[in-house]
Amino acid sequence: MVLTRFDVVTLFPEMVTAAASYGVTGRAIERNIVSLSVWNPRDYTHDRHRTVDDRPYGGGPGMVMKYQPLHDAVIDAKQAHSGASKVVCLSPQGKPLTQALLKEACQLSQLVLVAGRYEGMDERFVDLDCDEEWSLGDYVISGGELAALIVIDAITRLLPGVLGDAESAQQDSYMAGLLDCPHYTRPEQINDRAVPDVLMGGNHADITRWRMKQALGRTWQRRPDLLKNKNLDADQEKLLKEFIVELN
Ligand code: 9D3
Repeated sequence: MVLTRFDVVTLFPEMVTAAASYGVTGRAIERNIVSLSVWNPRDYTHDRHRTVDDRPYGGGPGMVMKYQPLHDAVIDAKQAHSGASKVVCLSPQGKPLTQALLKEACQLSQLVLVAGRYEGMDERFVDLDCDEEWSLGDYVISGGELAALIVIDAITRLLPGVLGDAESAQQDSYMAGLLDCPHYTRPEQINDRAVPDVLMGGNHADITRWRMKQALGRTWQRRPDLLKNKNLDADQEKLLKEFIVELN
């Protein structure tokens, strides 16, 4: 199975469709590789004021998203599709998003993403209606829409036929799990900074080794946590040692 549709439950549907219409996601939608539908909880209210939020039991600041409009929107989103589906709500309390989590989601055929606003959603919606809860990480944003868009973007890039052959090959390359090497383009000289000689030389074996050394060195310097969960081969160990020696 491969993911074919995203459904986003959101109070700001135009925000999601507008942002997704650009670039890689926009092209994938145009080419019918994936579809994106939006569902507004406000359309599932029944009162004169179309109320989607209410005051928190126990008191305190802010408002909480009511259960019923969220529930009814999710029911409609799921009914619009048949096939393996998951409902994921985006919240600061969720599991931190990783590439591994996104790769797993590609196995589904439908992903329903629920974006919250205000202080959050009634916890019974999270418990009864959602299969998972995902977070972008330990910082505060104003609502789940940008998080849903990040999930859509990151998953769409993984789907067959979305990226070109060269870009697709890179995803599973031997440099996966490392930070990228530095890149340069014209001009050759900027103030006192020249492009590294090896890149000007045209020896492709040397260039490949230099790029690997830079990727390893930068990962060691900036994200040592990434190296802990990765076993380097003998050649990579040698390149990293060289990088560290050359710092002195
Ligand atoms: C400052 C408000 N906080 C009070 C303790 C709670 C809070 C409620 C709602 C914080 C953020 C939000 C809205 N955030 C999201 O919907 C959200 C989010 C995030 O804020 N950080 C990381 N990932 C995500 S995914 C959805």
